[in-house]
Amino acid sequence: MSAVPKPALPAERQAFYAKIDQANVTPLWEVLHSLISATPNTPCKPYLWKWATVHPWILEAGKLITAKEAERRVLILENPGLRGRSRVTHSLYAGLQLILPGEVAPAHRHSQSALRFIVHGQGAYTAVDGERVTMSPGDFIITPSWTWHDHGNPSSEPMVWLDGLDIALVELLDAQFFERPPEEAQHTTRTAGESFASFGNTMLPVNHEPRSRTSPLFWYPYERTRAALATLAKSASPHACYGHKLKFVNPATGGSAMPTIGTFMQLLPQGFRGKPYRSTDSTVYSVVEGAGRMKVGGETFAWGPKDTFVVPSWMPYTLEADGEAVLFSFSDRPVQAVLDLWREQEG
Ligand code: GTQ
Repeated sequence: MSAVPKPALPAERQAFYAKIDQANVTPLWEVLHSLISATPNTPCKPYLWKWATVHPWILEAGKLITAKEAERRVLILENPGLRGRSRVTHSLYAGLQLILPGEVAPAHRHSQSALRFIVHGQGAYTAVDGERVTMSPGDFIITPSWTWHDHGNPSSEPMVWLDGLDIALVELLDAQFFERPPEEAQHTTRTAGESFASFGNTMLPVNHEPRSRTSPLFWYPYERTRAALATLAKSASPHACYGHKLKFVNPATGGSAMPTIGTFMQLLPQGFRGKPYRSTDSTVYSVVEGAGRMKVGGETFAWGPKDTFVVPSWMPYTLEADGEAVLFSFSDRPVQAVLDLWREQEG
């Protein structure tokens, strides 16, 4: 979009455009270079949501509506370049979900895949197809496409997690379905920890046949992730741009844990000053530990624990940490990669 006003169209062209417009036909040459731009032309803007700002609003929402009435009591994190469209990036949705002690968010299922990244509190559960998992801060949990899921909080403290869903992507493809079960809460049909025992120990059931592209391991506890990063930080040297960064994978395939959303955890060593980096997947970060800065386009975003920030496609940015820091992140990278679209650039 340029600020320079367009010269008036010669009358003959204008008349031609008006004529073909009646039949929903329009000339490519008027739009070619905004359609096919030299580099990504994303409406997504960089932004940071401070926990200190949103946490009181999340608790306030808890006084205004119950989880049952709301179905999901969530404050959506809307990208400032995409207001009113329920998107944190052009392709993904993010929101902070609250569940108070004693509450249940009723079961439903949808085509959209969801991730939960636990931000605050401990002891609530999410149930996926009848198997409950109790959530702790830093845990990454998957609700695969079209699986029944409900959430409940038998603990004595409010719990907040970051939801990441592929809503805009599924909407673009017009492939969305949603259903409620006849009964309110799904029955617990499997033993807690069953999928972790089957898939969480670098082993698989000997006769396992993947039924979907989503990881059959739907709980990636922070304890394990953190221990892996701590060991790497002692032994390996950090990448100049992103420190020690691991991706969550589907243990049955080696591919990304979710087919539509890439999920990552990285450790930035104490005093880390990352070199500039960019990639075509606009990325949402949730800060687990530590404090630092994300610098992009002449702006500095100072982050601390439980903050969420977003970096748009192809904008070079740097990450800096004061003490040691740990960041969770998610993006549409696996979709871009499988379509041969994903690009990155260091420096
Ligand atoms: O927990 O199932 O933030 O269906 C948005 C839609 C959470 C959920 C969201 C959902 C959910």
